[in-house]
Amino acid sequence: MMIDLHYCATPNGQKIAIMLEETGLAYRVIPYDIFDGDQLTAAFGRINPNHKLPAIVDGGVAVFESGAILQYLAEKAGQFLPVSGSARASVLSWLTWQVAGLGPMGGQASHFLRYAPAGQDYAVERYTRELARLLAVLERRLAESLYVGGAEYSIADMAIFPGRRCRGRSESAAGIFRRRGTGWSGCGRGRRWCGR
Ligand SMILES: N[C@@H](CCC(=O)N[C@@H](CS)C(=O)NCC(=O)O)C(=O)O
Repeated sequence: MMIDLHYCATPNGQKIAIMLEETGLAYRVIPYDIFDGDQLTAAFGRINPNHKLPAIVDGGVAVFESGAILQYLAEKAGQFLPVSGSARASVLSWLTWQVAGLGPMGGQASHFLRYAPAGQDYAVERYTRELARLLAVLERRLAESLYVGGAEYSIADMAIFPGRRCRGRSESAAGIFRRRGTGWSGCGRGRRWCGR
């Protein structure tokens, strides 16, 4: 049975595309233009009541939230998520750290730097500071562990990678740090991990 991937090409969508490619599960892409409001239809609301992408439908099962989708697919494929114990707990901890922390904070930092009207210094400072703190956490983790979730490549890496991959782009953390004048030299381990 083919999995339907309701998709737009943002980092959240890319997490799921990576996982589907890595596992080899059969899927088809249903593309959405979020700037056209494709995600706001009643039909999509029955798949994801939160009206955000990505989502999947696997037979009769609808799954939304990128972290939940990654876990569902890992359990279905029996790959990229240890089945029990501390290894599983570690992967799920770092997966949740991305979806609840790094992803949203990075998104807010990017939003206030790039799109908000001028004069939002408090918000810019709050979110860039938190993003910098989270990236320092990632650096420390990569100093002690080959992959973010542990010794093996996992859904935690897949969740973190798309947002960290293109650090030369304008919305990148590198750009944020340049503008703040604080430099980007502290993220070497993250860059090397991306290359892995
Ligand atoms: N926490 C959600 C975030 C999903 C999300 O923010 N999706 C964005 C695209 S990356 C979206 O659908 N935006 C359209 C909108 O806000 O209307 C997840 O991890 O899946």
